[in-house]
Amino acid sequence: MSNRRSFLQSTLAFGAGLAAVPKLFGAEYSNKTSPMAGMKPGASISVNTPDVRNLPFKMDGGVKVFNLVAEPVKQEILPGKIIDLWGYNGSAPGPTIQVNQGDRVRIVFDNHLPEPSSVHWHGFEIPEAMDGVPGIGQKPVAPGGRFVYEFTLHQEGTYFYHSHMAMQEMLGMLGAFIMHPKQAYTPAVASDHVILLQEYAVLPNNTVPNTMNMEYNWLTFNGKASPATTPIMVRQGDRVRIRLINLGMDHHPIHLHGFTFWITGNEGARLPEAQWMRRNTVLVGVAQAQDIEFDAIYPGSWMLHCHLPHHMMNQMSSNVGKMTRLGSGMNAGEDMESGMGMLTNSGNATSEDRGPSMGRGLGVGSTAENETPNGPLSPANAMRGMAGMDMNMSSGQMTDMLDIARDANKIPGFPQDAYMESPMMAMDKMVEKPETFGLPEGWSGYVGGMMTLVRVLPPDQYDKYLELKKRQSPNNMDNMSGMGGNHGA
Ligand SMILES: [Cu+2]
Repeated sequence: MSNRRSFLQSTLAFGAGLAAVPKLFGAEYSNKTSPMAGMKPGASISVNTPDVRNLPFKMDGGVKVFNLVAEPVKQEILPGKIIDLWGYNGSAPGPTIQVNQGDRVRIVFDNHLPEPSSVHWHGFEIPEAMDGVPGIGQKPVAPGGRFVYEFTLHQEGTYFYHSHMAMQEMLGMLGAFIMHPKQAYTPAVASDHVILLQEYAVLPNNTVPNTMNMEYNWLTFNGKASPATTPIMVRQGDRVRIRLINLGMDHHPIHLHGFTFWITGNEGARLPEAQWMRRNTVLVGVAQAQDIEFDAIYPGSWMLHCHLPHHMMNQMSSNVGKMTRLGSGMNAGEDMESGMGMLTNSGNATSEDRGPSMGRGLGVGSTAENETPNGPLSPANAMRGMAGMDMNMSSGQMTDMLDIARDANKIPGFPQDAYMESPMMAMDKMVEKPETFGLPEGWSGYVGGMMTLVRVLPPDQYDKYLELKKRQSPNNMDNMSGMGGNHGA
């Protein structure tokens, strides 16, 4: 186990690059910006969106005024893996907006993108002129332009906002919009969380996702790929709500370990109790939301993840098998044609006779299938291919890595998961934060993609977590999204 002093040091050092410090129980919003300001005690609690901040607001008379800025952002989806996305107010997904049922809301939208955009309020029952469809309900908002949305919200539940330009959506332009009900839902929950599901296809050594692609190698919860996702921390015995929101090209079957939950709502609203469903996996379809609730009676660090196997991995894609190996992926800075040529090993993949199937396989031609051997599973090779990664070599993880059968290479099908070289992928230190305290050493090597943990801690352990949390400097607490963007909040 790493010692606590190094833990604290790395927490402080990492704080600036750390995404959201979740606003859990008792964490304070300022009165000015609290979504819950002015609400009676016993009302709904505010939601926590791990790794994503809340959008603050100011009151103007009886109107809650938000400023939402569409802009290019640098999103660190994994330590050191920074990709160029388009989002809102410095992050993709954008900040979470929380309001109360019945609120009058004004959203001043500034477009800092190099092309027209608008904001669609998904599922809102508001006038067409406010619906955010460019060319139909409103004029597209030009680069540098502003549009003011204003409406009264009579609905309650889990909603979201997004660009109504399809490819902008696929570059990350999505955010949660939670409408708290006038009367809190029963039974009351002690904590309420939001997870936004997104997916990106990013060529090796590139930073801009290919939005035409159908094969995603980076799958994120709240803009983070596991193990960088911040676990949801729960005191044992508490009732928990998790709201899942999906906007991408795939439906995601989200599975929770250890519990049978109730599906209590969807993107339409809260469901009447008679319609709740007992499940341990909920399919979150594209453009849908699903709310789940459970009583967290069993202690443990429980996986919550998409169960599509390819969505449980990072940097996972066909035809680019070498990208974690030997450094023989695409060279940095090359154009798309050269890059794809590299991947096919024999010239320009976009030339006439090798024409790639655009939109699949990261653009690599289906007519030019090319063997991509994974190479021998030797620690030395793996290390060379992963220069710069903190692999915790001192901790005995190297020995774990040699745990393959002597004749492994003779077995048809090998390697499968060994190919991911789990222990080599471990980055415990790089993702260390109060929410990861006490996890077994090397844990981070066995997770990826759309995964997080719901950590149900017995009260004494939970208090310990709160203590660690308190020791983070207030400065770090504020610097939540830490993505290098300008949040202006
Ligand atoms: Cu999935």
